[in-house]
Amino acid sequence: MTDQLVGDPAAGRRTNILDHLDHRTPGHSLPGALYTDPEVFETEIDLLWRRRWLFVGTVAEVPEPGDYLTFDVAGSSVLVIRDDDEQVRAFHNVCRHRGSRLVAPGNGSVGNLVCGYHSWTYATDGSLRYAPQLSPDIDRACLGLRPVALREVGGLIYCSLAATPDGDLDLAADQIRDYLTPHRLDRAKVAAQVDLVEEGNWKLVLENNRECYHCEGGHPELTCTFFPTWGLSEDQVPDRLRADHDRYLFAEADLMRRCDELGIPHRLVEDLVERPFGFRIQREPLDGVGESFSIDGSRLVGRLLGDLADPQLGRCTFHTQPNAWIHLLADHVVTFSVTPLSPDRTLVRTTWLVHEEAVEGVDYDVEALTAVWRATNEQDATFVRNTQLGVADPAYVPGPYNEAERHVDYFVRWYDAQIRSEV
Ligand code: 3BY
Ligand code: FES
Ligand code: FE
Repeated sequence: MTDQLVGDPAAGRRTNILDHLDHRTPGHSLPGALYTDPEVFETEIDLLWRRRWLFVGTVAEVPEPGDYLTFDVAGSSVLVIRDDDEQVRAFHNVCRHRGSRLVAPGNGSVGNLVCGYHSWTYATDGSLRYAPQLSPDIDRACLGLRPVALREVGGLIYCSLAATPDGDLDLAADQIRDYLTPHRLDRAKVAAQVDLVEEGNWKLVLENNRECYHCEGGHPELTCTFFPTWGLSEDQVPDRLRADHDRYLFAEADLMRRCDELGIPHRLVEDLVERPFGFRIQREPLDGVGESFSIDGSRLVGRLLGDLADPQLGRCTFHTQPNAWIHLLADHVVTFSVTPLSPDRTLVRTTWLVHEEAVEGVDYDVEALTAVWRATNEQDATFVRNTQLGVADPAYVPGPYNEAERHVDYFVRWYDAQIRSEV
């Protein structure tokens, strides 16, 4: 396989991963070195994280001109800002004078972007507006902030650090947009955001997310509403979960009927393996009252998103390779972005979005809104930490996936294909 890559400048770097991938047993977890080796990690940064479309946030996080967020990944800091003409743009967070970071990590709002070092000043569209004592011979038009590729799909913002990003997100966008727009992220606001650093490799974080094999025992709060048979086909449902699954089928039929009446798409669209922007989107029912991620399934926000009138829309779940999962409900949206920090540390950023006119303390309570996923994230962080410790142990031998883990297998196959990809 490596012979085909001769002449490809990335070939030498990717062999350290291909040596492991070429010798692994299909349908089994990855060799330990792929979760621990610093060289493997650096190769992934080059071949995946600097080349693919990454979920960075939502338009609700930059609602007004001058509002910005930062997204730090792969040694780059991306500054996403809404310009004075309301367009959301992305730039490298690097001053064009001598390279200082322009803004500190986090969110904020500016009139102009002023570098703290020598006061070079950029408009929100990235153009250089002012540079004290800069020689008139120097062309200011060439000294605007360097842009980063950005796409907005139904209010979700994706960026790519690639010089020539792949076109796959543009192809996927038409399949995705109609699922997202009923939730009107352009009319939503951030109710809460939590950064959690998990002590494990980024692939363990994604793999953990891509199965619910661990949900039944591992997520007591989540499984009040998230059916633990997620990802199983009919014949794989174990007897002890049969009653749960029968409720799922009943709720699913009801949800499909209501979605069809409202003209809201719900059918599964899934292409998680072959394409650079691997994704899966589907609207599925929630257990209990069927409205939200609460203990009894009742809504957590009085004011529904956008113009939605029906609170029982289950969850529209959108998984994307390599770094996001998102749940869109009638009353709120919760987004998760993943960024690798080191071979054994990964940032998971969770953001809860509600209608922009929902009033905290009246329409929702932040503690209650965030309780289930804060607990679930902590539980998942423990699974990831324990797995990182185990796969780093010389005794670790990759073990077999079962059918409930087929999305983990899809993720690993996507990873294999993208490492081999020459674009
Ligand atoms: O949040 C999610 O979408 C995934 C799916 C199954 C397990 N995990 C909760
Ligand atoms: Fe930004 Fe000098 S490095 S103004
Ligand atoms: Fe989990």
